[in-house]
Amino acid sequence: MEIVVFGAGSLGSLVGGILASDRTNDVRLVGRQSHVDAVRESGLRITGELETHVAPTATTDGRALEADLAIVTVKTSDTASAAAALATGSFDAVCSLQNGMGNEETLANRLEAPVLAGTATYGAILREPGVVACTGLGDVVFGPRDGGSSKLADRVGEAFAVAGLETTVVDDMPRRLWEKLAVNAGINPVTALSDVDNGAVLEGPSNDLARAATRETARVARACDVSLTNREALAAMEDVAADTAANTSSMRQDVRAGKRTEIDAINGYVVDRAAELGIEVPTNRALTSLVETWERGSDLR
Ligand code: KPL
Repeated sequence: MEIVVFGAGSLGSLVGGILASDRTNDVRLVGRQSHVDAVRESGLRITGELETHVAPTATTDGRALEADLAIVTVKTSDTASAAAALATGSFDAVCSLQNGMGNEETLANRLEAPVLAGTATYGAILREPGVVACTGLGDVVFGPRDGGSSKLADRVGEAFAVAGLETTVVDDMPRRLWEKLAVNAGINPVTALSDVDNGAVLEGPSNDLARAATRETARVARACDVSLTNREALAAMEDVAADTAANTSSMRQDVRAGKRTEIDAINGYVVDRAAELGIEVPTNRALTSLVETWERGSDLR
């Protein structure tokens, strides 16, 4: 399969690298200059829980590309510009593997190709240009963005699974996106604000905070007619925290790197939906304010 990974940072490079390890796939990474230069010169090395050394093609220019599949792994704030660039190319399918909500709509509004929604819980860190560490085994879940099944999703799922990614194709993607939102709402801001690994949210006050944010998110999901019990959301959050215990969450990576985070699309999204529905979400509100305050103080918003 010809595959473009648009947004080859940590997770995009991990997924792209594993897909490239199956020689039947032809993978092109779209990423930043230093990473692209390193991949062109010495290939892409994956270390840690998954290991491989592959030589995908790499470019900084995401315009006018053609492929069977485009996998979008950019930050939510960059989804609109990714959609604009992808619209200049041609793809049979586009799959979002991003955090937060609303990415699929942004892509579908700009692109003719069918858009699949997906989530990924692998832990990944870009150690240096050309080297990504898999710091936690997780899985990839995707399917048609409005739910139901499609031959296209099955075909893409097969390519992921054959390459060695733990993959499930599902027919209830809207619910899965809320479940992943509940996971990220619990883990990401707590680990970023306390500068701890994901596993730390399984204990002490961090656990109370993460559970409260996750529970509130599940409540908002239910008010949006999504069937997600507190118990299911909490189990998902704690399973991911345990599976990626030694991992640095993407939000903590952003804070450490002095970059703007995805707080608006994660806890901020929960706060906005809750406000529309007249639901109180004090923990999500507090976590959002704290991360926003840090971003403001760092001139990032
Ligand atoms: O999605 C993640 C993230 O860091 O954004 C998890 C699953 C929490 C893995 O770290």
